[in-house]
Amino acid sequence: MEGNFDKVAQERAVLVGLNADCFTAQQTATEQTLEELDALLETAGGFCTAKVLQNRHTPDSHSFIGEGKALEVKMLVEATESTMVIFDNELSPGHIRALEEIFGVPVLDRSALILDIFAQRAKTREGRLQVELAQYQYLLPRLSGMGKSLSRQGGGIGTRGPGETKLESDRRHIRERIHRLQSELEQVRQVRGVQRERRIKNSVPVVAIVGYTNAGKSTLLNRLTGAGIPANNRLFDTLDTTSRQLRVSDNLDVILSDTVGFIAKLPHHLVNAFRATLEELEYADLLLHVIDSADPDRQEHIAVVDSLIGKLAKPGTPVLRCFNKADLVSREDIPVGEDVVRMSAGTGEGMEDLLKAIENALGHSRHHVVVTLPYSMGGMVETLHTSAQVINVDYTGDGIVVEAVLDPILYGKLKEYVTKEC
Ligand SMILES: Nc1nc2c(ncn2[C@@H]2O[C@H](COP(=O)(O)OP(=O)(O)OP(=O)(O)O)[C@@H](O)[C@H]2O)c(=O)[nH]1
Ligand SMILES: [Mg+2]
Repeated sequence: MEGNFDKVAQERAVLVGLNADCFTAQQTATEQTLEELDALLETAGGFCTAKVLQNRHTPDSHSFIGEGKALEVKMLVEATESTMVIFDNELSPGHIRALEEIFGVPVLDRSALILDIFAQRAKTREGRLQVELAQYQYLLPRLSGMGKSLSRQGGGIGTRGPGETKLESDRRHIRERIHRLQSELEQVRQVRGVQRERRIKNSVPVVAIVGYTNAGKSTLLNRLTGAGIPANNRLFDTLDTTSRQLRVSDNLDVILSDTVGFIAKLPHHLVNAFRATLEELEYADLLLHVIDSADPDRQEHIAVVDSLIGKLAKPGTPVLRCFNKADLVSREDIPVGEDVVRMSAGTGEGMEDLLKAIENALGHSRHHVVVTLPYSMGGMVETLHTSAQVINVDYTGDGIVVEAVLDPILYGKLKEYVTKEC
């Protein structure tokens, strides 16, 4: 399954989208989503030979885009010597079969292409398990109607992952495999859970970087922490979470995490499979929503990310909107507001403002105080050292005077001993 890049690089695909009145925004195709499909194809290593956008009231029950249009696409495939057709819409197994018969080449849909990219790019064991799980979940309902694309062997877009022999075995076998993958993932999650608990115990706030794919999330993590992770101008460059410690100010350290990018029409199996990676969001104290200011579809993409944040983050988590790539747009193209930061991770502009905004946002829930504890509470000093950020400890005639930054829980416990709010 490895080493398919050469073959992928040779794939020549016609991209087809159907814009139907009865579709929701999630299902429909537009010029913009076809452009994005083209970028996804490029990430997968393929080459787009032609794009076709069809407007219809409803999809055709047999050929999806209508017989006439389907024949047109067939001619395009032949004229451009294309090796596959990729649809921007999600297709039923029946449609895939019918279309493959008409075109004479394999047909993939957007979800399958995204899964393929994930299969190519997932590096860690966890990432690989998640992708494999998503692939099986995608395949299971499609087993009966599988066409050429799934029975081909030898690699290429859409063929990485479960191979033919596995696919031909019965559903029960695949269900068992899904169960096995789920329990393996559960184990990986437990390890992550332990790491997270340790962080919470250390009382280091977690700041998660989220945003549309290619917005500049990894560039930001690199800029702030020197993490040195790859940041390339292609979709889904990052698939694994990387976390680094960041000193925001003299009395605030945070854990900063890069996450997988979001995209419109993300197959829901992938969201589910990536829940462990995206669990970072659930435990984050603050989200940095990185936005590509120069993106022509900025508003739509902000909405996609907002909606996923709504599903994945705990309610009420503060969000800073980071309008990145400010070097590419003029000042008036970026809104002004309390939770808005204008910045460029590429040039470094606006990083000071961002750090201040992070401190402010977290400061609301953290308390820099001096507490004076009676000597009978000596054990608490130990707790503070492990669970808070201790700045100074003084053993005085009045008691143990500790200057520290407390999280809301410790602050609540020690409120009566606070002698100074700093
Ligand atoms: N001009 C400019 N380019 C930037 C800036 N920040 C990031 N980029 C470029 O945008 C592209 C994407 O950056 P990444 O950091 O990989 O984006 P990402 O959000 O991590 O992308 P995925 O991991 O693919 O979701 C790269 O080519 C970066 O060099 C910026 O402030 N200005
Ligand atoms: Mg990235």
